[in-house]
Amino acid sequence: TLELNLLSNLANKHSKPPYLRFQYGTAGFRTLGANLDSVLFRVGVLAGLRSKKQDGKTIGVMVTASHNPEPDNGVKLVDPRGEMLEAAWEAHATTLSNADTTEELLEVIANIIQVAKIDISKPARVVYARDTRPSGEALVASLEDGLRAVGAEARNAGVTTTPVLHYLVRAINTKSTTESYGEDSEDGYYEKMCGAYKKLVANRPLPPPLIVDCANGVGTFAADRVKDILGSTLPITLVNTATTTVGALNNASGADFVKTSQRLPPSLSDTLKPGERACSLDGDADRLIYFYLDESGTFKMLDGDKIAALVASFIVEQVKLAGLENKVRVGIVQTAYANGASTKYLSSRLPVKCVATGVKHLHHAAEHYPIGVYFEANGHGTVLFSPETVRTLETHQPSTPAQSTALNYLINLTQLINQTVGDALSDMLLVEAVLAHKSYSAVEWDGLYSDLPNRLVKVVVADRNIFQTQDAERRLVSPPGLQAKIDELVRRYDAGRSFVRPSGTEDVVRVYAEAMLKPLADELAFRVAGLVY
Ligand code: NG1
Ligand code: ZN
Repeated sequence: TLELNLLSNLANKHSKPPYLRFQYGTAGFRTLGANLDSVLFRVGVLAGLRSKKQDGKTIGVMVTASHNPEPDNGVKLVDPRGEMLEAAWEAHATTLSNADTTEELLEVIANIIQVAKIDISKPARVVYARDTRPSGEALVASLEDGLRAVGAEARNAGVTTTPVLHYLVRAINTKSTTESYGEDSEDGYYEKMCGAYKKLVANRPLPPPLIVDCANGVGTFAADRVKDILGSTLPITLVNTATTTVGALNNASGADFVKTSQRLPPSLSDTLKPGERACSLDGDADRLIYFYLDESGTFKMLDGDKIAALVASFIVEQVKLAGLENKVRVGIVQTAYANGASTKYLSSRLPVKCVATGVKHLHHAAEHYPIGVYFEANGHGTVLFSPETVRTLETHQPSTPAQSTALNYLINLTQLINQTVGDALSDMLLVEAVLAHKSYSAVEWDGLYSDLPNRLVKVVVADRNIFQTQDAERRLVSPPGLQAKIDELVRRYDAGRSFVRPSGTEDVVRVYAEAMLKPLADELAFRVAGLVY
């Protein structure tokens, strides 16, 4: 039962600033860290309720604003299998965060308990973590008050990456079951992933060193652990590791910087040699972008789409070699931001589905395939093996040594890949394992297909809610008439494609455009932006 006195006393310590409105969006709550105290307290309460609703299973809470600027912060909840919070509860989160007074808050809580049919006498268990943001420590203290207010048993996972937190949630909830996901500790996470990597690359020649841009964030610690564990199996050089320098996080570094500005982190401009491969993590290490300089020193990016292409073709190959092509199908999930050239390349080989932006949409669509590969162009993605596929891999009797080898590769991949969420470190090892197998350099990998030049711009509008989309966000249905004007413009560009959608994480409308030549992609993007404005 709830101790209402304790709850309201603690709530009074974390009152909501008047005039602020919060929204649990695709990335949870996200705004200036300084404005989030009341939100964190309430998220603690909600996480406790969510756990009770799930019969005391452990719920995760991650405090991070990912690739956003350092003064921002955010928070999101993780459901028992390590996946994103169920959509119906996003609305509860939003309502809870906007209650203006403690009295109102208590009413909202009572209402959620009733509507969601929560048995309040059940236990509540929550595990939480934060990234390296300076505002994180105080926000975690507010979260802890919220957990205390509902009597939740709390486990602090400290300062760690988003994917580690997701891993922990799944590992805790499957502990001592037949579905055990691994030991429920950070050590367990690294051992599982790195152990599988070692098996995958056994007997392969040592790769040339890999440069890892850690965005000056929490990924630094994770990459450092991987470097230590793998030693000479994968020589790694870490850059942008200034985790305690104020203002450094995501600044001129990291996966979002590289993807958005389509250039090298300036800190690498003197050191990266042509042909050397490097990659960037984002501020909470759930996104990954590779890049290199070609012979003429031109920057080349290997984004989420290229990772999907590399990984999916390897998996398809191994499924065939294992003699499982009739039993285990591989499918791809993308969003409208996938480069048109990647969609063309992939759809000539595999089923490809396009879904709305947001990891939960990609993840759910990927669950419908026996093996589902999903990546956002921005480098967030993973591979899901259905429970049935896992059983098939475990029980299949290979009839030749070659089949047996391929089968083992696939089994090791299920261990290497973080199947709860996109994971920069796990994805990095996945890419490295495939490159090692194919004896590919970055250049050869890049040669799978050539990206169409593209441009993404943001437009600040009075009300982004008037922009409504259909067809996996590829077409506008409102404001009326705007889509026809966009179509009319796009027709004039060779290989032209453009779409407009409201951001789920920022108060802007995004415009994406592709065309045969970069200046034309830029021009198309700005002309469409002109229509939106
Ligand atoms: P919005 O702001 O809705 O475009 C951005 C990314 C998404 C996803 C979310 C969550 C782009 C164009 N959009 O969403 O892919 O990563 O943030 O972090 O990259
Ligand atoms: Zn992130």
